[in-house]
Amino acid sequence: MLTIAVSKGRIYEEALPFLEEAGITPTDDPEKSRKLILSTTRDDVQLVIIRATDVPTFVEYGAADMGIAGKDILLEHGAESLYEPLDLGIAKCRLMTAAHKDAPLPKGRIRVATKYVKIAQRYFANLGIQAEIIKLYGSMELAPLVGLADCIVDLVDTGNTLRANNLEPRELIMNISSRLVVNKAAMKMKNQAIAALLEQFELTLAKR
Ligand code: PRT
Ligand code: MG
Repeated sequence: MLTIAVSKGRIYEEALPFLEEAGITPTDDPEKSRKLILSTTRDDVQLVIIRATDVPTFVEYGAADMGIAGKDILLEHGAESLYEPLDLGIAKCRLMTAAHKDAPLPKGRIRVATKYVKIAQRYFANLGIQAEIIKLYGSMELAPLVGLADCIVDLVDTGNTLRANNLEPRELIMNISSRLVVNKAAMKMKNQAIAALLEQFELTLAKR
């Protein structure tokens, strides 16, 4: 049995064509079902539906053989213990700094609100900027509006969320897409099945 970890929402939706072209159609819709383990039309493949931030953990410990996760999540988690054989080019966005419109950042130490603590720490350290990182779990956009932080580090797609809150994108930290990750032991033990699936995903990717 091959177990694939995916999160609900945009990653699931955009990963579905890859899975379907490999003959993997889940027998339930994760948006409607409360099931956390979904069987599929291939009796050797099941999906586990988990939070996006938990995907690297499940794959690292071998609770899932492979998974699909955003590069943002992989960088923040630290994914040295995983193979990352394929960029699926889905769920694309940009990891950026953002701040209140027309408000220059203070000269000295700045306060940064984000859920990407490690990435933000590394980013500002590389620039030689002293930054106090404030960990949040959501609604980062609120932080500069209420004086909690001078800027945020968050994902931006259309920019609508920033605009709606009188914030503007500032610096691009990196372009983000979702990657296929594979447990290292599974890559050896289940090599045939995983290699075949990888090849199929690559074919789907090449057609785009
Ligand atoms: O939402 P939930 O709390 O359940 O979990 P999650 O946010 O971890 O998962 P999900 O499904 O929202 O995101 C999963 C992955 O999708 C992320 O790790 C990214 O790799 C990728 N992705 C792509 C995005 C976006 N685009 C995106 N726009 N993730 C989040 N957003 C959010 C962003 O944080 C901001 O709040 O959408 C808002 C900005 O969108 P625009 O279009 O207004 O700019
Ligand atoms: Mg989200």
